[in-house]
Amino acid sequence: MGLAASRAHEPETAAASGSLSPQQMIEMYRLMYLSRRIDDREILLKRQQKVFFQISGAGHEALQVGAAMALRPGYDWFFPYYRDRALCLALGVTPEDMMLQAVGAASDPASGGRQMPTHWGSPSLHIVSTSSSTATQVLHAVGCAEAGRYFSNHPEAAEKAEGDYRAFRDVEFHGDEVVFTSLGEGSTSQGEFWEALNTASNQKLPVIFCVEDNGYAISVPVEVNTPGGSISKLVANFPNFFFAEVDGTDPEASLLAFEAAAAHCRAGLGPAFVHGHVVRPYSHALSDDDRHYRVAAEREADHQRDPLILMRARLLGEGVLAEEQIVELEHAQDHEAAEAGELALVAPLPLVADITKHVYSEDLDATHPPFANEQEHAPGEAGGGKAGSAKGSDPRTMADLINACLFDEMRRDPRIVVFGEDVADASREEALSEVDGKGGVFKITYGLQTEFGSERVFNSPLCEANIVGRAIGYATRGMKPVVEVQFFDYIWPAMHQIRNELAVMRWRSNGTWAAPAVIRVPIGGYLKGGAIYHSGSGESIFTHLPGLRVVFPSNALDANGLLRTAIRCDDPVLFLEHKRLYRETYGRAPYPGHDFAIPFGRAKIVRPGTDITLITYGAVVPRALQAAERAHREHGVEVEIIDLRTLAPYDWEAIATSVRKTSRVIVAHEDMISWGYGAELAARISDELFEDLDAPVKRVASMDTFVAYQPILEDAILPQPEHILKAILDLKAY
Ligand SMILES: Cc1ncc(C[n+]2csc(CCOP(=O)(O)OP(=O)(O)O)c2C)c(N)n1
Ligand SMILES: [Mg+2]
Repeated sequence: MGLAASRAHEPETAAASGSLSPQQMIEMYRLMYLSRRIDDREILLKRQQKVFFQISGAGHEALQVGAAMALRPGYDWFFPYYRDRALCLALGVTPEDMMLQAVGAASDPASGGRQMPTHWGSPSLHIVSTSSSTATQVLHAVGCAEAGRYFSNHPEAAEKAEGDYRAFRDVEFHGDEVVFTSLGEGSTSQGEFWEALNTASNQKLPVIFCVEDNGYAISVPVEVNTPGGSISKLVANFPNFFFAEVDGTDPEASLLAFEAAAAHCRAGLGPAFVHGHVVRPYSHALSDDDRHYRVAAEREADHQRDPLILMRARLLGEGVLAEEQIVELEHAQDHEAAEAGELALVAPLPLVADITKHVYSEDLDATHPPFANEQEHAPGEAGGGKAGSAKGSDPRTMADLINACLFDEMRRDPRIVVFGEDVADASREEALSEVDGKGGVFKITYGLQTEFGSERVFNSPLCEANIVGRAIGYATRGMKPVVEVQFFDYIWPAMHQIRNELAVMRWRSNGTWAAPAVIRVPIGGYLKGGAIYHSGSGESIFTHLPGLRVVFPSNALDANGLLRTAIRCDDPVLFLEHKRLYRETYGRAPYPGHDFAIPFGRAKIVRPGTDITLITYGAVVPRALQAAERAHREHGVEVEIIDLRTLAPYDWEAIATSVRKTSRVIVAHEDMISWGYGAELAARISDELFEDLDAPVKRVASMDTFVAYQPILEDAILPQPEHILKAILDLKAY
């Protein structure tokens, strides 16, 4: 156990006394030394092929121990990176915990054998699950700080509620908590680093950014990543920050810097930036050998600054410990590191049968959620947001009923926040006395800020990774961010956050962390003039991500009921809203009441038939209906149309039941044909329903190109009713 237990809530301050007590110096050295020996033990075991990867924290120990001693595990929040062994040790992660991860044991508390060593995670210490991606974590730290501030201002929002995700999301917060996040100097080149500084600065958030500058990003020296070589100089103009640049091989200087940083944050003055200069005596990782790219003199200079050697000399020089006492202390740590390794080597391994556990929530099954019952809606009820002035029985558009659902859910659940580009009515609130507000480029969030205030509904910077990364931070704290990416064609800057963080958070942490955020995204063409950058599709890229629910409604009622499930469930959801359907006459419906919810994974038969099964979704549903009506009228062919409504999960039972009846199948979608969503369905139908088929599975989809601007081209590129009709007739004739 590190020193966490003895100082869980009140760190001793060095700043108060001006220098370290002998006990603090000894404890710092003990932690630094133990951290190094755990690295050495892992390296030994890696050479024996008993562990499978090794990343050391060597050379960074002093800076990290200084940080940990200034902060409060289980009170403050931590988003560290893979080199933070000494930090985590000092916060209370045990050597055995570390070794359990190194061997990939079932009882590895951070990931159950799913992640590499030093990929941290501990709910009780508030260390949020970390990935290998450089710099994604800094945006999570920002969202986490925002959530902490929100709960402090609205403690009632922290109360547990039965019947939705809140039943499984405990909330803890303290008004003066600090969020710590760290990264290497090379990783400061990532846009996400700058995006995080932007929001932390703008909102005066209590985030400590720690840059551990060892001068290299694998083999790339600092000046390649950082113009001029000093990250401190580059960030110096961000408002509201406390800045410190320290010798990170000196634990006392480090502690003092972090104490001042924490005091600035706790006082509500804004974020802090601590730039620590450290060394990297063990190369980047065990797979790297820095003799290939660093000259001997430079490596030797690093060695001279090894924080362990310096601290040992200081203990001796200042008479804190005698040589024998140091040796005794070191032996005890050698023994602890070795014993941790021995214990881990005999720990049970994870079960192959458990591989898919925690891909999705084990607590709340979005395919059978307790709150979702499609039958129990109350049409005719008035209400549902800005457009709620309409009579309850009037048919409402999909745009209206999505807006209505957002109003209903925000009234019901104070943990919901909405942010994105242009989603607020007006960032300058005072303008709202004169203007009626924007509320999104499609007006789907119209009126939300006016009713719920700017703390719950606000504009983000023009930056999609910032939106999704912060949403992840919010969600890990138990909030429910319902964010908007303005157009599907601009989701790509957020792809890294979606693929490597949002979707995988629960699985990689073996169910100990989750980020059940909702991302609403307008998608699709058939609008004329949208072209490549406003009319694209690409849903199969997201259905390829385990852990993410992908929803794609085709009408107003489904959009309302599915969005409610998306918000109340405990998984991350990509909620795709077809722009052409927003205000279409097709698919309008009366407001179904404030509790109407549709489970995921239940398709709808929108037209029964006996001759051909047509599986589709989104804006192709009304086009398929047109084609099916013509097939019926002109050719006497009866097509059964299945609207999938959710793409991950999808309703295999509905597909199989229909195909067994008709023996002929078409899969139709707006996205490109090759590698598209239909390819997977066609493969599975051929595999599992081969005996039932009388003809090959047909696909109708867009051409393998992007959507063009000129309407003649767009019409030719996207699937039209006549393409679907042709496929129906071809298949019937087969
Ligand atoms: C987004 C991303 N790109 C590339 C990598 C591969 N990679 C891992 S560590 C690293 C260098 C990081 O350097 P720095 O930020 O200086 O941290 P250090 O390893 O020196 O502590 C790279 C390129 C990664 N993990 N994530
Ligand atoms: Mg580096």
